[in-house]
Amino acid sequence: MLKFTELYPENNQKRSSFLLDGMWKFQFDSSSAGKENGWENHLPNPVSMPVPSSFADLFTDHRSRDYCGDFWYEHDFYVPEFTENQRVILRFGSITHRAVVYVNGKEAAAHEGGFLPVSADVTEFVTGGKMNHVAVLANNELSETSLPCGAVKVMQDGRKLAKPYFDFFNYAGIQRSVWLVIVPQSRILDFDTDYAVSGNDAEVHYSVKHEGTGTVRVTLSDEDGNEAASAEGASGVLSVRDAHLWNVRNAYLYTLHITLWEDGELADEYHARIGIRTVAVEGTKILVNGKPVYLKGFGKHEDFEVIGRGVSLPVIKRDFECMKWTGANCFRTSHYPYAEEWYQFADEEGFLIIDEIAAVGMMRSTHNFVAAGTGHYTSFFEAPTVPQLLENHIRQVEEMITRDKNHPSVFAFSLFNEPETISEFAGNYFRTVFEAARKMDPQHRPLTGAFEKNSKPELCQVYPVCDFICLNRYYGWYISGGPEIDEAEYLFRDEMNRWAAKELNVPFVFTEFGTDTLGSEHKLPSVMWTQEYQNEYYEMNFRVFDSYDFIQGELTWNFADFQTSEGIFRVNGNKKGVFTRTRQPKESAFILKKRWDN
Ligand code: BDP
Repeated sequence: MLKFTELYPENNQKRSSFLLDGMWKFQFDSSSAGKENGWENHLPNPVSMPVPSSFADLFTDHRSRDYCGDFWYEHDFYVPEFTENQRVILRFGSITHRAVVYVNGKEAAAHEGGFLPVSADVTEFVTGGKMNHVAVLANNELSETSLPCGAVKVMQDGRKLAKPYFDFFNYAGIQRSVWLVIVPQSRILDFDTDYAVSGNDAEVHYSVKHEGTGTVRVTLSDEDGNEAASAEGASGVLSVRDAHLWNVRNAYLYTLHITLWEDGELADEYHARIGIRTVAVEGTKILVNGKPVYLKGFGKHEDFEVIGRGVSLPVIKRDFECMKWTGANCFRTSHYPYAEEWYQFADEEGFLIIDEIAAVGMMRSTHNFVAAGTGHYTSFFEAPTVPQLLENHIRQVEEMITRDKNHPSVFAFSLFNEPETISEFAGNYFRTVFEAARKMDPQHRPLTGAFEKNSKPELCQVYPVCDFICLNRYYGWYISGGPEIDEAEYLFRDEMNRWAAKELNVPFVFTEFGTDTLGSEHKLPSVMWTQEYQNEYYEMNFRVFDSYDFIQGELTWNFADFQTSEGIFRVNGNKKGVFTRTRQPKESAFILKKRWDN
């Protein structure tokens, strides 16, 4: 298991990074016999498989698309000559949901959790100046100790099917880029930053973790490449006069150049783009650089035709252009940490991110969205497997915070989505997660989580641990939809009045609200599923939001239509997108744009 996340790859005087994306070999292993049969050395009957991609939607048969169990990848890659003072690292952006990595037949890494990097120091396993072989044994089964949570159903013929307790397709594979990185033995392992702003000036507090006995020097350059500050030592303060602050939708990025020196020689260097900004929650306000910000935007998914959850820079670019066009300033990485390129774009575009861990499905229900509001209770946090889940949860939160802590766009971490929250068991569970997380973030960003409707103000045991409260609410869809929309508004206001009566003095943000809407359907007067109904629903929700001062944000569900498991509640996926799955606007996009542009 890894102790830190290998830094995002770069090329410089001391580091060489080679992208290993491309066509790899792939084979299903439904009887989990690959290891016994030496598949780590050679796959007997593979097909070609693009990396990065989810495998599911590339196939034309059901069994392959819905495959659940073990599967393998292999690839031959060239390792350039390296010296004894260098280390060779393999870095996968993620492997979903768990993996063992073998290099030239030897186990190099094992990792649980499908949305965070897997890195392996393979120096001892590879030969420089030659082709080498990597094999990955991956597995996409779900359980009540995995994040996200779910189960596996074994059919009469022995075939396994994933049963997610969540509402997105269980895409799997090597869904993010793979890098070979050659770094110096004495190297920069990690760094942290934190900021203080006073008047026109700022202080960048930094700390650098490194291997070896060297001396650290850091310089900060502005966007024109001019030096703004410098300092020496593994930790210290950079004083920046007339600092350009990173602001919401008005980003400014400095480059932090970290160098490590041994005996007067450069041992290692690393460049990071950072933004000077402060974030805080004060009373009912969310503050960026001391000024209140109202969050406008979306809950999203990494999801697209054909590639599934595979990272695609063009899709990321298109999504940012669409979000900018609506006037949005924020999104939540529902329901898992996204590929790192999302955060890099957000840093540049001045978007705020609520960075969410894959703690979703903690309700033992495949129809969480229907169970919500019915009072349905599954004793999820009373199971004997909870300690193992808790350990996994905390470790993944640590990996997420370690990976994402230096992105100015990340202003809050969400540590769950829609768990059961009304028992003492749930209360204890989340108190433990939050206490652990509070020690992990050098910037002490706000921590939160998204609550569904059963988490009522009178019953929820978990909201007190949150710095601001995120609500997923579907009044007018799952609750009192269609002809009952006036009733829905009444019930919605009733719940908000009950929250108001608690006088919690914290911000509330809506992290989900929306209606399934088919781009093809129109009707006057509206009925559910039509574009007209989506518009009326949004207008009703906005009336409610605008009635309460403590509501400080609205992230609709969802940015775009996305794939889910099959079932009678989903018409080839979830259709709550404001954009279609191919990223064209539904009519509601214009309603949001009108509201958010103002
Ligand atoms: C909520 C979930 C989200 C679902 C959404 C919906 O947080 O993942 O996709 O409802 O029902 O329960 O559309």
